[in-house]
Amino acid sequence: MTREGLAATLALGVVDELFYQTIGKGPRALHPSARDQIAQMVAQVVQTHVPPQEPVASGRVYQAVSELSVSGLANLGPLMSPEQVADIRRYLEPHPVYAHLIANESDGVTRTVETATTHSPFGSYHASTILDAPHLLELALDPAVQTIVERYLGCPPTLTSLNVWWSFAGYTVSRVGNSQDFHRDTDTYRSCVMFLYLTDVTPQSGPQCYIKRSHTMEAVSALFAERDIRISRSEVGQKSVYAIDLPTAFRPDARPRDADSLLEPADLFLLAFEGYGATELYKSIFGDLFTVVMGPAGTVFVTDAYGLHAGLPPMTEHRLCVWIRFAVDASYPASPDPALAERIFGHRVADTPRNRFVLRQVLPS
Ligand SMILES: O=C(O)CCC(=O)C(=O)O
Ligand SMILES: [Fe+2]
Repeated sequence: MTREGLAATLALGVVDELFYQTIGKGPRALHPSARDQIAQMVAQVVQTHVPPQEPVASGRVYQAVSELSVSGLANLGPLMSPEQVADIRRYLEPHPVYAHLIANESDGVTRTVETATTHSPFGSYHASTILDAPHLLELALDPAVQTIVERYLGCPPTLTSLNVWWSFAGYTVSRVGNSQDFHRDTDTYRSCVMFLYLTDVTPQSGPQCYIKRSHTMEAVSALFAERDIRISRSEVGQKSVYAIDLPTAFRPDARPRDADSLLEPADLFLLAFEGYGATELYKSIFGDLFTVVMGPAGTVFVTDAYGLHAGLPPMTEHRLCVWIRFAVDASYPASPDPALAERIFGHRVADTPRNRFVLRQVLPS
């Protein structure tokens, strides 16, 4: 087995498997500090076996890593040119969509974008359509992007998921419990997500809203100290849509305490329902740290999606967006498609052990 193969095997689901078998829930079940410790262990294994990226040492890269670490969000601005955006839009034009945020989780029916708008708040493209789209894999493997992601994760990343999806205007009734409601993405040990807007995004066209400093225990603890946050746990039950009483507002592994005791930083990671349904609570704690990301088509930003975030429902225009998710760990890959891998490696992207490692989950060969 090659060194990269060994690292891939170790990082590919072995840690997850252990947790599924023992706790039954993988990374989702972890306390934030345990999650962080495991992420560091996995990153060390990967780092010793997979060739590092020749770092791009620019001020912009350092600034992005620092913003990501401190606040959980780095806006890289319009990284993609209007011509590149137009290429992607033109390529996507004839392709149908699936009436769901994630094509694999839809009813499997392909529809035109126009028809999909009447079936779901979202329409997404098929994985193979996305992999063949121009400029996206190139953006994911751009040396500056790889430097930012590698610095943040602590090791060469695994690209775990690529998506291109529409958020349709006209679904303005708040949809508690989906990606338009504030939540944490808890499916990895440590990850960061790169988003690219393919339409102009204004306050009316569904910007993503990210709550800065909600992404790590360290950040939340510092905020609690700085702002002297004092909220009694009984208030959490009242400010959470799903909770019918105090005990149901928290995960079973949150430390049980009486209603009068104060909310602690760790509690904000141990709310029931992945944190969905508690926007009022977040407002009272984070206030001005709610950050709406807008910009012209071509705008790129990176977040740690373990921090609280939501895509606000578009009011007047549909939004087309890309996500490229990077993590220290991986789940099981899609089935290999040698023809697709053949088209991409050595043609669109350099055929290097590192690129094969980074893409092994979406482009297994
Ligand atoms: O639509 C958005 O901007 C956010 C979607 C989301 O929750 C995610 O990609 O993790
Ligand atoms: Fe999310």
